Amino acid sequence: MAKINWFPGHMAKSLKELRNNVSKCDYIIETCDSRLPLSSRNPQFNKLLKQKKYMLLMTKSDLADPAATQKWLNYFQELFQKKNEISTESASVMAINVLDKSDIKQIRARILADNQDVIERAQSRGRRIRPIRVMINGIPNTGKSTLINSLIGKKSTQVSNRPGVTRSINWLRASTDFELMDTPGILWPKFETVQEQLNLAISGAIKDDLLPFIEIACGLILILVQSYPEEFSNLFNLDLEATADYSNWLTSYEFLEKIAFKLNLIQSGGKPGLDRTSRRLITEYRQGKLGRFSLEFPDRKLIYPVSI
Ligand SMILES: Nc1nc2c(ncn2[C@@H]2O[C@H](COP(=O)(O)OP(=O)(O)OP(=O)(O)O)[C@@H](O)[C@H]2O)c(=O)[nH]1
Ligand SMILES: [Mg+2]
Repeated sequence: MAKINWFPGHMAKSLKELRNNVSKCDYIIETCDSRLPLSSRNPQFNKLLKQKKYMLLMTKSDLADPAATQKWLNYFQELFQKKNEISTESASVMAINVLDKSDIKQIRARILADNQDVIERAQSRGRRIRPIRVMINGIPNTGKSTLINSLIGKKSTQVSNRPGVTRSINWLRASTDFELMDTPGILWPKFETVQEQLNLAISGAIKDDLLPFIEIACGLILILVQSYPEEFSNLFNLDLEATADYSNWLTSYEFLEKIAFKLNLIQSGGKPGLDRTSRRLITEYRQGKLGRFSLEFPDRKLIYPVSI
């Protein structure tokens, strides 16, 4: 597998800081991307939870395939019911579009409902209700800061479509109900599979200069052609054979060349402009312009090349 450094020093430092801050929180929300819920969960976070109330928040549901998202919701609900799977007081899962106001209303209501006991305890002691302290963690670019700004109702923390924008832990007050802890997106030191490496690159969770765009685009084609063959062939008017093996780099590369010609992205000399085509594909995929396509599924395994 290509040697790329997606785990800069600030992530290791931030993980330590998160660990030190867990005890101050009532509730932990982990964000992951609805299109790649497995690849976008940091396996190190599980050790942080320490019997807290926990919610897995699948963001960007507006960009994901709704049928796949529903299956993932069922998958995690079942997983969280099993003992020993997750070391929390309670665990739930929700899928939202963080940019949608009614989804934000729902999550606000859910946080309050899940912390009703904290509120009631304070009331029974005749105390003023203190804000519920919520830690929001997750890998880069999964909407943590956007969620915090939406819950607060104004731009309090920086947001961008690039990964690695938030660099330090930051407590923010949202009305009298919540205190929210924004945290830097944290990945883990070693990716185990081609699947997670590709999915993270396609979705924009790792920096774009770590892998060539052509490889990321070939990865996207490899996944789409296996998961959404009809939609993929309609998008670019390509012929797909039902029996062909599309799980290798070579066929993805050939498709990329064909797409370059279909989009008329030709270099001087008549060669396909593969870099421009790749950038276009990835950008449009990330914006949801190609369609609502998920990258992984709980009920089927895709075939990946052995290395990138
Ligand atoms: N379509 C869509 N875009 C979203 C959603 N949530 C966040 N975004 C976009 O995703 C990008 C990343 O959002 P951020 O809030 O900066 O992500 P973050 O998790 O704080 O990222 P880091 O600080 O790098 O860890 C921004 O361009 C947001 O507008 C969502 O639910 N749907
Ligand atoms: Mg952020």
